[in-house]
Amino acid sequence: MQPARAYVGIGSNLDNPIDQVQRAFRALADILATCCVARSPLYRTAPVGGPAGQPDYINAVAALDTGLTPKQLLMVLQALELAHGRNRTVRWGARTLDLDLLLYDQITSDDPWLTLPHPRLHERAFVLYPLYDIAPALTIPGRGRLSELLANCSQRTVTRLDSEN
Ligand code: A4P
Ligand code: MG
Repeated sequence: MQPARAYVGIGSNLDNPIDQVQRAFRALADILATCCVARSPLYRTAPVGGPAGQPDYINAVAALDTGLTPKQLLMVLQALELAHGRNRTVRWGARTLDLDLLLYDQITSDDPWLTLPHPRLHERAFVLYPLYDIAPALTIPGRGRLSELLANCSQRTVTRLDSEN
């Protein structure tokens, strides 16, 4: 069977976020029946939502080829968040590691436990910029071409860290 192409958003703003993101890339490459086929550059990004005064985030995106189903993959991502010290207390609060399943092929789902594409990806500069770096020709189901979403994205609060990836 052909593997599916999935994109995972990585975010951290606690406990050495650059290191957290680099470790997350390595952990994603080790997932069963999965290979990491692309890693975006890292971005320093201003926090969106959540409590005031949070530190800036480091964000990135990984492209995976996987034989896991979307639900299996999300379960593995949630286990990795926990293994990296994620503590879910405040929605959109500071976190050591957040792994979001952004896209899984062109599959759509409105299940609240696994919504595909990720419900907020189309409006977030901290996702659109790194995603565009590794998949510029992508179309987001129900939202249109990634290049157009990026052009319409009003947030300019992301800085690429070229030297650190
Ligand atoms: N869930 C549904 N669909 C998905 C999906 N496609 N991928 C469910 C991952 N999870 C999905 O997630 C809450 C619930 O969403 C889970 O039960 C899962 O089954 P969570 O990771 O426990 O909590 P969260 O991350 O605090 O909430 P949420 O709503 O996922 O937040 P987001 O959208 O992940 O945003 N600002 C900057 N600059 N950079 C960031 O990375 N991240 C957030 C979190 C806010 N502000 C940010 C950043
Ligand atoms: Mg999340």
